[in-house]
Amino acid sequence: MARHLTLAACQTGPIARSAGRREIVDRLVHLLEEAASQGASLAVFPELALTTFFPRWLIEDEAEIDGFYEDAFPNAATRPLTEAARKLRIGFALGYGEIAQGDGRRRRYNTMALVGDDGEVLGRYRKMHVPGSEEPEEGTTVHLERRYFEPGDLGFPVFDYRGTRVGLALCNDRRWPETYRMLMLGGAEVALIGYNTPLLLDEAPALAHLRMFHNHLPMQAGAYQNTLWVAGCAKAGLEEGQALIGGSCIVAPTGEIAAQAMSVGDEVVVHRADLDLIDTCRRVNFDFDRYRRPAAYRMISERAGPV
Ligand code: CDT
Repeated sequence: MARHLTLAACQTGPIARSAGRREIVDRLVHLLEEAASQGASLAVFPELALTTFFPRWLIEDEAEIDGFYEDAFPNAATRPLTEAARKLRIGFALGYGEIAQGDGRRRRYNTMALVGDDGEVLGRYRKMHVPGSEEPEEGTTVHLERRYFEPGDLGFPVFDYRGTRVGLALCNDRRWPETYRMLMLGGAEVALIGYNTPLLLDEAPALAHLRMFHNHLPMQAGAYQNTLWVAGCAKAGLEEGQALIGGSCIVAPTGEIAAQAMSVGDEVVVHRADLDLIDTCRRVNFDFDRYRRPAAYRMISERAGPV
């Protein structure tokens, strides 16, 4: 029997620094309802979907910083989302700032949770490739993710969602081939990715016209080279004076963009993903078990020495 999973990217427009969780969660629930009404059974929200993209500021007050994180998910403020998932029978992946305990101390991660269509959390991913710096750097766009987040410590877990293998990634992760390769090796059939990507970088004005190309290029290549469905979801638009790109999309294992957002506001993009296309693409070009040569790659990279 043919296997399908209808995917939705629930793109949001800008989120103001002053916006409260209740207002934001209401907005996300509305998007989830829209996704479900269009027949979606699994949705992805942006990275840091519960707040503005606060790493654009140097904030020194610890209590103020903590205000951008959740110490539990779901909590009282976010439970309407998991309840909506259960009511609408739709799973979702949601990016948020996570405060966690680890090795006897408090840690902060850029996290994405995967919630099942029963409203229960299936698992979490913590962003592996954390870009930017700890302090503002002269001549570069202020992007202080490395001040506010530790690199993820959970690897690239893959979860079972209604019989489909689903992996997660966040923003800068999507630019790295390792992300998709690790997900594919873990058995993923679908990768859900949330992002917040500035349109303009002070350090590279000459690349400004390529921002959208460089958004889609790695997701299309990652999907194609690893025979995955990829759903990428932006927080987009002019947020607190900074323009964030949109371009949320659903990419097929052929590398084609099957559906794409047209706006930089709240918008739901839906596509009925044919999961059998994964096998077709594997048969045509990527029979990984038969042709990949991990032992040879290891030997060659050992000869080349450490990077
Ligand atoms: N959020 C995030 O990871 N954004 C990065 C931009 C970093 S600019 C210093 C991205 O790759 O889109």
